[in-house]
Amino acid sequence: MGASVLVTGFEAFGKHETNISGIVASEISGKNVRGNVIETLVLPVNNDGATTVSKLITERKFAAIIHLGLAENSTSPRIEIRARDILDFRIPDNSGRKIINKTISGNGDLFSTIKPEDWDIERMVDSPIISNDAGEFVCNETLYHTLSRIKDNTPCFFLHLPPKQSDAKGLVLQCLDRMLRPPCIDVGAGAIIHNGKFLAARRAPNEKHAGWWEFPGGKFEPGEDAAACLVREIKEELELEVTTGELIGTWIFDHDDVVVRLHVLECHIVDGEMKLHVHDKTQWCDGPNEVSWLGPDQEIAEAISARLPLHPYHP
Ligand code: PCA
Repeated sequence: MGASVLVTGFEAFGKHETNISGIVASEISGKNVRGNVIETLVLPVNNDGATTVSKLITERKFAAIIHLGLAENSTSPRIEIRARDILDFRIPDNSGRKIINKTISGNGDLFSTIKPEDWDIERMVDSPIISNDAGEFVCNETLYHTLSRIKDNTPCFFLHLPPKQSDAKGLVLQCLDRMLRPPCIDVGAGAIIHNGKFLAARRAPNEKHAGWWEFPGGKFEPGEDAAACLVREIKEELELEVTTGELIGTWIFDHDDVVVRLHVLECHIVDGEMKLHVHDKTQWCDGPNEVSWLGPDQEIAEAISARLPLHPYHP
């Protein structure tokens, strides 16, 4: 049996009759994410609720923990990555407690154990934003207590949901997926531009993903940045000497066994005769639809094509 992941929501509080966070948590109970079963808890909006999980995790281990709560005044879902060491309640919680301007521990703010830079945030369901401020009420208190007990880097953060959004469940499941997948590997991909065209290269028959077209490049070696990686990789793969130019963009892509963050840089040939080592064919393209691209490279080819000096591509 796989491990469990924990998703908590809250009961209604203040003037609210319902709380989307508790509803969403209950609705995804029992679902499976990357082999882990979702267990859910709906917490009371008081000190018991804020400390339930911090107590539970001294006895049980979870593969990931998401706390959900309602962000009354927000229009976007908020990925809270910091729990502030302060409570300042504008309204009493559900036990009548009203804490005014007090620290929680006096030991300072705590930071979430997730790596949102490894997530494709711009492409996620309902456009979540990263937030450094979980408020000063029970949600912040809960995140603070849980993070203060996590000693083993169990991925954990607080997802504040707006009162209305189109697919809260979808977003929570997507966040769990991102928390449970392997860390990103940084890969450089070169957009070699020459005479107004850019180079596509086809992976040779004995290579992984044989027959698909891609941009030359590869994994960063220790100490390398995208530019250094591409100068080396393009020399190794094509025997071309290049200089690198502007960053066209970064794309994160999940290949199932590995998650890559592609750093796409413009490159210009300064010397060399092209000779192929991991590819069996190349093509100079003036648009994005000339070859069958591997994975996200179609999208990247569109971004490069739009920048071509001679015939920019407009879909
Ligand atoms: N939202 C409150 C507490 C419970 C909830 O759902 C908050 O933002 O602190």
